Amino acid sequence: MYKQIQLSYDFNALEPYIDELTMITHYSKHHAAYTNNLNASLEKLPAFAGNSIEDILSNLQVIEDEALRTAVRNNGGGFYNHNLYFGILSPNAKKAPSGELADKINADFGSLDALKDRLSALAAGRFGSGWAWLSVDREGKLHASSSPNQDNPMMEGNGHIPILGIDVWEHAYYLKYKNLRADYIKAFWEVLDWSAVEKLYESAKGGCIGSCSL
Ligand code: MN3
Repeated sequence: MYKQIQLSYDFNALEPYIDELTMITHYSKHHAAYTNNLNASLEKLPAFAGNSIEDILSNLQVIEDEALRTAVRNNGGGFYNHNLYFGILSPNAKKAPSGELADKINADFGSLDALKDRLSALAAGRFGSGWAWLSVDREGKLHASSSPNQDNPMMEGNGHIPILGIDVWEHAYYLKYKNLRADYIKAFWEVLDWSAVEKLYESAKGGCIGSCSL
């Protein structure tokens, strides 16, 4: 049974950047539904019992039944992506990375501002629902990308592990920002906790996914 991450802050704690009703709906309805639906799908896949979600999402092709594979892709992605998203937000966010992650960002993107511009453009430019990502590959190099629906870089099977995700489904911002996705993306950076991203970078940089990182 997969469980939603426990929030370390109140639903209203990210105000005014992300509003309370959006947080309640996003976490208690959308994320809960992805999680419940994932668990229901996995009941039909006893061979996957005990596998980490990272292992499952990196090896979706082994699910032969197409409808079940799609259900696990969509709901497993929704489960994993939102655990990441809610886990990197904080009302007491560290505003910039330091140490090794800061050095890598400067090496791979030029500067933190250049990375934020790149991810903001990917998030704003994603047509329809999806995500923008910062990922780490097996060599420790950082990559910026975007994906549709609840897909994420792990599903591409090339060993990229996401450490930062910007949810640009309308449910993530529409109650407050309506059609102004760019304003939500700007607000996202105000509550992104770089200390959480640093921790994810540390565990991901070895290139191990799921059980091999434990
Ligand atoms: Mn969402």
